[in-house]
Order: sequence, then structure tokens, then C-alpha cells
Amino acid sequence: PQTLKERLAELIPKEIDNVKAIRAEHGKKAFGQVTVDQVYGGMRGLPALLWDGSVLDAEEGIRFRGKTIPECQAELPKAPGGSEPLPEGLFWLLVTGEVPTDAQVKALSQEWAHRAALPEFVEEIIDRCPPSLHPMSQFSIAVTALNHESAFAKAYQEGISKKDYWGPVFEDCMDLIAKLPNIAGRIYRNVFGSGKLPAIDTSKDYSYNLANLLGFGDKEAFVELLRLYITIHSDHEGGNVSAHTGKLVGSALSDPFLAFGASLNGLAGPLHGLANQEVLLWLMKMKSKLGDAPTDEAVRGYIWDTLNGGQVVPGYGHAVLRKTDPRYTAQREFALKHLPNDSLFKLVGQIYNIAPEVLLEAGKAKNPWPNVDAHSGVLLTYYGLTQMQFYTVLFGVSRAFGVAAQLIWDRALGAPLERPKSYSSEAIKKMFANK
Ligand code: FAM
Repeated sequence: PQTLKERLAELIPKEIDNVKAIRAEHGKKAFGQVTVDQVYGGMRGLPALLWDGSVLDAEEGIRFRGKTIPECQAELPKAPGGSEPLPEGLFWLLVTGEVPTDAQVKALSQEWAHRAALPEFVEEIIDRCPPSLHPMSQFSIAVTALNHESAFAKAYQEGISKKDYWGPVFEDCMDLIAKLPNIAGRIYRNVFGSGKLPAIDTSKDYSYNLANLLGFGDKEAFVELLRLYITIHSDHEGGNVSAHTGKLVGSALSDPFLAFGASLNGLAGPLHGLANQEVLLWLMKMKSKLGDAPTDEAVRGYIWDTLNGGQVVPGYGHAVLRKTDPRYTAQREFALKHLPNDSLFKLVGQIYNIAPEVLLEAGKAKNPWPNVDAHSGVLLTYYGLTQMQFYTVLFGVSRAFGVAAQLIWDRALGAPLERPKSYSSEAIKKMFANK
């Protein structure tokens, strides 16, 4: 079957022409004004980035190349006997906008399996990390060290032409994605486990190999969970911290390993990807204080205590979303199917009935509804992956799919160095003194 790189090579010239036509016709037109608050307030809603892979609607949530999560679950290829989409198919969709065939997805699984091995020095770097070093720091160090193998960095030193950048960047992105299960598995084994890591099974899909490296290869439901997990955490349009960071660093022509290493450092923030760890920590503290089946009143009181303590309710709110995150809903449906009677799942559901009204009453959060992190740890814990310090590593494995797709297209479209303008408060005062 046609490979992803071959299909991409056909699509790139057409998209270059498409962008040229858009800029010719609309290039000088303005989106509208930028307010002083947007400069002080984290650029909320500021039109500033281009990305075709996914678009986030505040009311409806994410669409991957126009497809909702349920549409992806219905249309993307599945494993034999499986019911969740294969992340290989999601990556194909993000990169091309098209749904691949089973054969194309199988070929991608095999290509990633064959590229999965780590350089020995990277294994040694991971092994030298003390178990007390957060798994996300270990993850970022290992990914950055893969720069040693970068095809793009090498090609650039050899004087590659700008119109050909996307080729070696594509190769680096395939290597990056392929090597993440071995990096994640090695960190998990070093920090939480022991013994020899299993070899990659080249006849199996990406999610199976990741699950197997974590010691859960024998749990089919966990493998299915990882397929869903990697699919829904992969991309969330271009402006979230990890995607935006990867894009910015890549715009300096830092190779995909350096760019994604930077993305991971942003994802490690408690307001972004680390929230999935914070949610589990918060749930465990709530359970230890209120017991296994707390009353609604007790849960409400605990949420108010969190807010009155000046802390955020982890897993709730969002910078763009103003409704329940469809990534939360997809996980809830998985739980209803596989673990309907789990007590932690029930607690998450109980909080879902209570937290939004408390947040609305507190009156600060613009979005009182749950996001993707409110649910993910509960599912991982149920299958025995209870080490919450590791959860954001899994988020990072998935987010590589979105960041990689963006880096390939940025280079294919010749995206320039990103350089927004900063202002001093002094200048702002002067500018608006008499307006
Ligand atoms: N609990 C308590 N306060 C919250 C809140 C929450 N869940 N969400 C927002 N607020 C506060 C926010 O801190 C701000 O207060 P201050 O004015 O005192 O700073 C106020 O409400 C207005 O904030 P906002 O405009 O509603 O939200 P932002 O766009 O500034 O921030 C989040 C968005 C996601 C950082 C914020 O909702 C939050 O901190 N949530 C909890 C952490 C979390 O779950 N993050 C994961 C987000 C997820 F999408 C991801 O990236 N993985």
C-alpha cells in the first residue's frame, strides 16, 4: 500500500498552492483589534497560529481534521477484535486529513516497531537518572538526547535546500514517535518496577507494545484503553502550551527531538499536562479524608476547602472550552463499559455532579466543566497503573503525535521563525494615555 510519506509528498504541493492563494486574496485583511488585556492575560483568543490538524470549538470540543472523537472512533481502523481507534490511524489522519486503510495502518505499526530501538547512550542516560527525578524530567532529557540521531540536524549541516526540509523532519518525527514506548517503558521500570524490559513485538500495534513495556501487555482492556487514550490526547489545536512550544521551537529549525523536548517541559506544568497527576493526588486526599462513599455535602465541602485554600480544582476548567470536554465524555463511556462499579469512577461521577455548580458559585472560572484530566487517572489506576507521577509521561507519548504532525507541515509550508512583539507597561501607558 501507499506509504504515509508517499501520500504526504503528493499533498504538500497542493497545500502550498492553497496557502499561496489564501494569502494572495486575504493576506492584507485584519482579524480585528488586540486588547491590552490580551497582552497581560496570556493571549486568550488571539488569532496568531496556523494549524490544520485539529480545531477546538469552545462549545463542541476538539475535531481532528474535522472529525469529532465519536467520528474518529467510528471511522478510524481498529485492531482485530478491538473497538477503539488505533493511534496509527489518528496520526495518518492528522498528517493527511484522510482515513487510512487497515493495510496502511498495519504498515505504520510495523515501521514504528522497526524504528523503536534506543541508542545505547540514551538508555544509559535514563538509567543514570535517580528515581527521585520526576518521570517527565527524565522523559524530556531522553527525547532531547535523541537530537544526536537527528536526520534533519545532519541534513541542515550538509546544506539541505529549504524546500526539502520536510523530508528529514518527517524521518525524525517517525523515529521520535517510534522510540517513545522504549523511553517510557524504561523510565517506568527504573522508577517503579524492576527486571528486564520485553522486546518490541513487530507483529503488534503501537499501543500493545507500549502496554507490554509497562507490564500490562496481557490486559487486552488496558491495551484498548491506551488506544483510546493516545488518540484523544494527541492534539488539541495549536495554541495549548505543549503544541505551541513545539511549533515555536521548531520554527527556529531546531529538530523535532529538541522541539518535542521543549513541548514536554511545558506539558509538565500543573496547569497543563501534569493536571492528570494532580487530579489523582486530589482524589486520593479526598478519599482519605471523606472515606470511600462520601455524601454530596462532604464532597461539596471538600471542593470549597480546595478553593478557599487558594488552590485550583484539578481537572476542571479550560482556557478555551466552555462545556464538558468530549475527551472526558469519551473516557466516561469507556468506564461505563469496562468498570461501571469502580468506586473511584463513581467518585469522579459524583464530583462531576457537584464541582461545576461550586465553581460557578465561586464565580471565577470561566469554564466550570471537567477537562480531559479529570478522568484519565481513574482509568489507569483501575488496571493497576497506580503511579500517578507517571501519568503525564503517557500524555506526552500521545501529544508527540500532534506536535510531530505540526512540525512536518510547518516545514512543508515553509513556516518562518516565530517572533511576536512584546511591549513594556511604560509604552502601553504612553500609547493609551489619551484614548
Ligand atoms: N479551579 C479553581 N480556579 C479556577 C479553575 C479551577 N479548575 N479554573 C480556572 N480558575 C480560576 C483561574 O485560576 C483564574 O483565577 P485568578 O484570576 O485568581 O488567576 C480565574 O478562574 C479565571 O481563569 P479562567 O480564565 O477561567 O481560566 P484560564 O484560561 O486562566 O486557565 C486552566 C485554564 C485550565 C489553566 C484553569 O482552568 C485551571 O487552572 N484548571 C485546573 C488545572 C487543570 O485542570 N489543567 C488541565 C487543563 C487541560 F486542558 C490540560 O491542558 N491538560
